[in-house]
Amino acid sequence: MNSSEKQKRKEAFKADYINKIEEVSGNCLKESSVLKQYQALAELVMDKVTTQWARTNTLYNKHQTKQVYFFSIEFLIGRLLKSYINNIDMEDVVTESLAELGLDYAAIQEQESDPGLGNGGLGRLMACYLDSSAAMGMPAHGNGIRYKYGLFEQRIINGEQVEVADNWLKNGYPFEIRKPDKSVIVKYYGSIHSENINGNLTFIHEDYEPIMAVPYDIPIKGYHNETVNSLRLWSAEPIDGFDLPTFNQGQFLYAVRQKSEAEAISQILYPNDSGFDGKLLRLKQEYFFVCAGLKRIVSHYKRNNSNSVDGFGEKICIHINDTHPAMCGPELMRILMDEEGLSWNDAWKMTLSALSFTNHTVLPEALEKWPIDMMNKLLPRIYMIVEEINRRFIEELDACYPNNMERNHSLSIIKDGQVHMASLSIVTSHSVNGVASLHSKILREETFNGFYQVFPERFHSVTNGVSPRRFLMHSNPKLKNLLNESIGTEWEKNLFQLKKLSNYINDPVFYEKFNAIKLANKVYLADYITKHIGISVDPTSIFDIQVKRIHEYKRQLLNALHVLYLYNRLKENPNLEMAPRSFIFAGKAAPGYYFAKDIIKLINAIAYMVNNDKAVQDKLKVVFLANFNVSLAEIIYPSANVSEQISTAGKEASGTSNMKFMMNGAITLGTMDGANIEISEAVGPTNIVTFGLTSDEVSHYQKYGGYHSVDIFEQDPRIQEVMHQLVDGTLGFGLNFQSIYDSLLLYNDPYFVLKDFNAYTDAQNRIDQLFRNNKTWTKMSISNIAQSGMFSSDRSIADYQREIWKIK
Ligand code: GL7
Repeated sequence: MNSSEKQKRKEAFKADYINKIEEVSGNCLKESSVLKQYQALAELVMDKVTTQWARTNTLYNKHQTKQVYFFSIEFLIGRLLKSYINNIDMEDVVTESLAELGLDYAAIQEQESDPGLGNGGLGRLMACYLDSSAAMGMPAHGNGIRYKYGLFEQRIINGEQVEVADNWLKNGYPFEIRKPDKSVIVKYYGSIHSENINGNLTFIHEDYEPIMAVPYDIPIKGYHNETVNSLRLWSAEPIDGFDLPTFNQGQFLYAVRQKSEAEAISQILYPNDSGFDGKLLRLKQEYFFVCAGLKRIVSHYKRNNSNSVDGFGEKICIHINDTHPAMCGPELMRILMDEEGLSWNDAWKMTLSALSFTNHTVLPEALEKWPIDMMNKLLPRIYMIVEEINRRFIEELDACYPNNMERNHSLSIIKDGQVHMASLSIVTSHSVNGVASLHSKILREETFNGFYQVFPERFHSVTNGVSPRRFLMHSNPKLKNLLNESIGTEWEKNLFQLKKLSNYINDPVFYEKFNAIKLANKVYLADYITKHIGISVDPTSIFDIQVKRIHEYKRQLLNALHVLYLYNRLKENPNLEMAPRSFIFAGKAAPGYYFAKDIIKLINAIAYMVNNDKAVQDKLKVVFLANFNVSLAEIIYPSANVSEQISTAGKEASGTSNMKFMMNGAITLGTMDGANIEISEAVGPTNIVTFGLTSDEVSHYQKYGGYHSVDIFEQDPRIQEVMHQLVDGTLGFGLNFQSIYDSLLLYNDPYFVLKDFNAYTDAQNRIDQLFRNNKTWTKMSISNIAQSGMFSSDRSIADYQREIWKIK
C-alpha cells in the first residue's frame, strides 16, 4: 500500500468510525466512553469480517469442499479484536487513525473481555488450530459450548488463591451471531421402544426431557486471505422459556427450576484441567454439544447433497479433541440409523470414516469412565448403541483371537460397571493420535497397547503447534519488525523461513537490536508487575518464568524449592556470584485441588520472604502473577529469558507454552518430556538446558520400585534445610506446609521432585553461567527462534491434513 492509498483508507476508516460511535453510543466521539469506543471499533471490524464470511460459506457450499469439524469441550480463543484487525490487514490504518483522533488504542483493547472458555493447553490448542486452518485457507470449524461463565478469575489474597466468577458476557460480546433459526432439540432421559415400521425395526425415544440448543457463531478470520471459518458455540435454553401452564397454576418455583435446570447445562466451564470427576451435569454437557453439533452438520450436508447423506464419510471429518466429545461415535450412528434410516453396517462405515481422535493426556486420573447406570438413564438410546458397538467389537476380536478372555476384557468399552470413553473413541475412529512423539510412543506401548496390537494402522503422531500470529506477530510486534527488516516477510506465511536467521547468528549489529527488543519487552512486564503487585523487578535480571496450570506433575514445587535453596545460599554468602534473577510464576489451581493451592501458597510465602529481605534485593526476586489467561500470556512470553518446562518425564503429553516461549527467544530449561524432546532435537544440545530422569527411568521406578525419597533426604543437607523450612515457621508466622513435606517424604515423592533436585540445581547453575556470557546467550536465543518453524500450528494442521483427514 503506497502512502496516498493509506491516507485514503485512513480517512475512510475515520469517517466510518465516527459514525459508528454515534450509532452505538448516541454520543459524539469526544463524549464517548472507552467502552463505547471499543464497541464501535468491534462492530466496524465485524462488518468487514462478516462480508467475507458469507463469501467463504458460499464458496464451500458451491464446491462441496471437504469440511473438518473440531469437537471440543473447550476453545480458549483469547481476545479477538486485535487479531481480526491484523488479519484483515488494517493494523497500520487503525493504529494511526486512532492516534490521530486522539484515542488510546491500548485502552480500547483492554475493554474486551478475554473469554475463558478453556482451562489450559487443550482449549488453547483448539484456538490455535482454528487460527491456522483459516490462515491456510482450509475449511475447518469448531463446535463447543458457549459457557455463560468461563474459567474463574483468580485473585491472590493473603498469598492464597481466591476464585471469582468470570462474567465475560456482562457487556455483551460483539463477535458472535446468535442463530435461533438453527436451534436443535437435545433429548435427555425417557425410554426407548422399538417398532416394526414397514419391515424395519425402528427405535422411538419417548417421555424425554427436551432442551433447546441455540448456536452462536464466531467468525475465524484467516491471516491476510479471504477465508473466514466458523466457531459454533451452543447455548442451552428451556424449550419455551417458562412452563406457562405450571406457572399459571401457581407452581412458580417449579416453573423457574425447569428453566434454570435447562440453562445449567451451558452455565459454567468445569475448572479441572486434568482430572475427571464424573458429575451428571458434565455428562449432560458432553452430549449437549455433540448432539446439537452433529445434527446441524448432517442437515447442512444434506442441504448441499440433494437431501441425502451419501458420501458423508468422505466429505466430512469429525475430529474428537480428547474424550469429552467421545459420544460423537454413537450419536452419529443414532442420527444415521434412527433419523436417516441407514442400516447398522452403512452407518458404521460412514461413522468410522468420518471420525478421528486425539488423546491429550496419559494421566490415569483424567481418563473418563462413566457409570453405566448414569449413562443409561440420562441417554438411553446412546447407551444402547454403545452396548451394540461393544458387542460387535468383542465378537470381531473373538473371531481374530479366539478364547482370549483377558484381552477381550481389557479392551472392552464397557466393563466393571463403567463406559470407558477412550476405548469408545478408539473403536469408533479411523485414526488415533498423540500430541508429541514421546506421548504417541507411550500411547502405543503402554496406555493403548492392547488397541495398538489390534489396530496398528490407526495410530499416528502429530506434534502440537502454536499460532505464530498470536504468539509472535501480535504479541511481540517489535521482534516481528526486526525479523521483517532482516529476513523479509516470507516467514509470516511459512514459519520454517525463520531458519534464514542463521545468517545473523554471529552478527553483532543484529545482536544489539535483538537485545534491545528483549529488554524493552522485559521493561513492559516489569511495569505490569509493579502496577499489579507493587514489586519492582530489575529488567536486566534473568526473567525465569514458569506459567501454566498448577499441578504436581508440572512440578512448580521443584522450582519453588530451588528458589528457597538459592535464597539460603545468598544468605550464607551475600557476595555469591550470580546474575540477578527474577523468578516469575503464574497459573490457576483447580478449586478442589488443595495440594495445588498449597503450592500457590508456598510460592507466595517464599516471594514475601525474599522480596522483603534487603540482603538479597539486588540478586533475587520472586513474583506470582494472578489470573493467568491468554491476554497475560501475550505479555509474558516476549519478555522471557528462561522457559521452565520441568514436568516429571512421561507426564506432560506435549506442552505448548514451551513453543510459545521458544518462538520469542527464551531458552528452555526442561526435562526430556513431551515436546521438549523435539525442541531439543530442533535446536541441538547447545541451545537448550535439559536435566533429570528420563521417562523410561520414571516408568521403571513406578513399575518396579527402588526409589526412596528418604534416602535422598538423608544424603543431601541442602534438601534437609529446605524441607525443614517448610514446617519450621521460616516462611511466616503460623505458615506450615506439612502437606507438601509429607507428600515428599511420607508418601515417597510421587513426582520425583527430590530425585531430580540435584540435577535441576546443576541445570540452574548452567543457566546462570550461560546468561552471564551475553554473546553465548544471545546466540542461543536467536537459534531458538530460527528453529521454531516446526512448532507453528500451521505445520501441525498440515500434518493432520495429510496424514489423518486426507485433504488435498
Ligand atoms: C493437555 C496436556 O496436558 C498438554 O501437555 C498438551 O500440550 C495439551 C494439548 O495437547 O493437552 N491435556 C490436557 O488434558 N490438558 C492439556 O493441556 C488440560
